[in-house]
Amino acid sequence: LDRLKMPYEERISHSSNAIAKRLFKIMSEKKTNLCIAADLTDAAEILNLAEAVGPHVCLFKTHIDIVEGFSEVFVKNLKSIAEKHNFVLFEDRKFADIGKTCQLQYSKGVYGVSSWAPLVTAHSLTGSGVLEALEQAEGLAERGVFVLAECSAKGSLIDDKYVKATVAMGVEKKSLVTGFVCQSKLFVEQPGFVQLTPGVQLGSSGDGLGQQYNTPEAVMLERGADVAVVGRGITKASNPAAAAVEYKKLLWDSYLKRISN
Ligand code: BMP
Repeated sequence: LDRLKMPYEERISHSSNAIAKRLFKIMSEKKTNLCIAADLTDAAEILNLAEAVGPHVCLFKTHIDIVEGFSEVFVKNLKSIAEKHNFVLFEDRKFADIGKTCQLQYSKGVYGVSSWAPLVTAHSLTGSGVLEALEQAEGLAERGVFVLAECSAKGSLIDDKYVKATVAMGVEKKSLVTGFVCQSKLFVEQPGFVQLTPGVQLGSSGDGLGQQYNTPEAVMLERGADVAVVGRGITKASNPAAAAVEYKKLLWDSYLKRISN
């Protein structure tokens, strides 16, 4: 069982997580494996971006704590755009505390993430109690977590032992875990999990603050990505919708090439 050779729709039956199943279905239907990193700080601009790139993405990734002008109306609007264009809202919160604290950060406070984001990210650093806590928290009935196994940043302190233990931890919790955030082929024999790979941009190798970029082809064909995350490559383009179409096409063509070989 090599996930890299399997079409996304065939992988639905291998997954135990509701959001991974939904994601594989959306990817097959919309023919896109592009996740936008919507790292804008203005609430209205985020909604405009969601409308513009919505038809071309499977996931819309936010950092809700950078948004100025957050409100319940903003969340309501974002949810309705997600429904209209059939993409999944994904809050990249990177939970990293003890389980109980993560549970409160997930479901309470200003952002109430668990009530609107079916997908979030978590670190494995503090152990599997975090996953247990996120699973038991109040919020949406169907939810998923991407566990961060590798980081795109230069000089990341994550080593091989941490990577292996992270994947083992996630695989143990397959009802909740949608997949892993990573930079290489870590779990090719586990077609039910999704590899999410950030650090993708054309015509740039880094941002001067540690971020390192690869091309869409390289992440899909060499690094084992299932979904690629593109932020500034799209948000800083003069025409974000056109840039999204360009990334979508390159990523999808690379996927077709991968499964046909
Ligand atoms: P950009 O394409 O503009 O560099 O944005 C990358 C996005 O992916 C950011 O939102 C960042 O938080 C996220 N990310 C990353 O860059 N590397 C990782 O290893 C994990 C991430 O979540």
